[in-house]
Amino acid sequence: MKNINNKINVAVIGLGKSGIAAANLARRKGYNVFASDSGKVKTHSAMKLNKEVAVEFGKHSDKVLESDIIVKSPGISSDLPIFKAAQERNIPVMSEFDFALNFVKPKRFIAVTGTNGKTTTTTLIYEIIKKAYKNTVVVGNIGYPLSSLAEKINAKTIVVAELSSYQLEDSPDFRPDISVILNITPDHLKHHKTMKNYIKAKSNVFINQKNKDFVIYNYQDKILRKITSNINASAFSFNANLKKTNTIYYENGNIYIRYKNKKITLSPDIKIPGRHNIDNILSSVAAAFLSGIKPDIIEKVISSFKGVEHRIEFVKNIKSISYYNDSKATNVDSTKVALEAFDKNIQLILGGQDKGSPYKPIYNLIKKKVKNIFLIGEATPIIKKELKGSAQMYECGTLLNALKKIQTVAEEKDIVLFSPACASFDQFENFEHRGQEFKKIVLSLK
Ligand code: UMA
Repeated sequence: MKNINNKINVAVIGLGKSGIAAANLARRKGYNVFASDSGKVKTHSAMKLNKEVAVEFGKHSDKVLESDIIVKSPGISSDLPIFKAAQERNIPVMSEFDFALNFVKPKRFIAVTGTNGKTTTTTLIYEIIKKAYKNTVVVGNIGYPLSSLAEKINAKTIVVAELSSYQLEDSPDFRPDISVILNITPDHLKHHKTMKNYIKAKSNVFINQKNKDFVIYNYQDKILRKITSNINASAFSFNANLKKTNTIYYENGNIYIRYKNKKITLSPDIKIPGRHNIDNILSSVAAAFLSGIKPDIIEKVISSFKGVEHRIEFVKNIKSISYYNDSKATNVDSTKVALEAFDKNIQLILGGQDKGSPYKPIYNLIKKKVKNIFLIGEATPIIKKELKGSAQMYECGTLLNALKKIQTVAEEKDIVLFSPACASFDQFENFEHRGQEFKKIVLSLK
């Protein structure tokens, strides 16, 4: 968090959810705000943008450089010439999240990151804590920019934030009370360029934490074990399954917490499928437990939790064929997790906008479990080349065509899994829009 008190002109780059929220917050706080978006012209009222915010569309002109600070939306590349020009003029560039942190002093900040499982874990932590403590809010990559809720947060609020590598890379001074880092596998490499940069961005979640803060991390993830081995925060591992303290693990349907001299056992009735969800549950239980929530409340919420929308979400059964929406799988690792959650007979829809990571890691799983692949979107030729020989492939172009084709080949007991392993932006506004479209088509099928 950079000190912005003596700054008066704020430029906001990007007018999506984050940019609009940041511009409105900046205006409410009395700054002169100029917002710049490279996309098509939109009206203030369509965007729910404060009318006193000056705007430009279709470019990022030198007007941006007339500001004292620049607030960058998370999805925008740091390589844009406008940021280089800002650097030459010593104009600080900060993330929307970092900007909003200037106005927020909560009782406790819990921040969740990782390549996969962030949304489920963030939702679960929020649900558990809210059950015991009403003044809890959920923010971040999950869809609610911190800027939009800044004034609702006070010294009695617990904030649970889902943070992407995009948000963290420009938030170098952030210090949560509890950080959760679930896993790190290649993702967003087009944006970050190298795995090293991606890991560095993710590390910002715990890098400023002190001894009284906690970092909850997956012991089975070699990268996480390495990067958390020499830090100031108190480490709390999950999946270590060791007879040591500050750890949580799962065995035979029970969850065991070892903390200081205590050993606590929880026996929730877990409803969400797959081994990956055990990781999400363990880290959520740890975050809630370290926040002082009683085990019986934690157990109750875990038992009633049915998962989040667009994440291996059951949609409908048609003629004994089950349709699942996993539009949130915007990378290969996420699709791998979905494939692991089912035994066999999968009809898999893949594709969208390629993100520069290899598809090979799902080759063997496809060979073992998938009957046919239905390709959609821009990534079609790349996937076709990399997964050649893994399963029969059909080039379908669109979701509608893919689902029509599936109806001609799927048999009873098959699983239709829409787990695209790609970003959505070639054909949809975002993965939520993509998931809604999938569900709409499936629900209209006879
Ligand atoms: N734009 C420019 N210049 C450019 C490129 C884009 O002005 O060079 C404009 C676009 O025209 C558009 C705006 O920037 O108007 C989009 O900004 P954005 O991509 O940062 O998107 P937001 O709507 O602000 O949404 C962001 C997150 N999106 C991304 O990080 C890509 C949302 O996460 C998040 O929910 C939201 O902030 C609130 O915090 C979505 C996501 O896909 C779910 N995240 C990635 C993921 O989970 O894999 C990281």
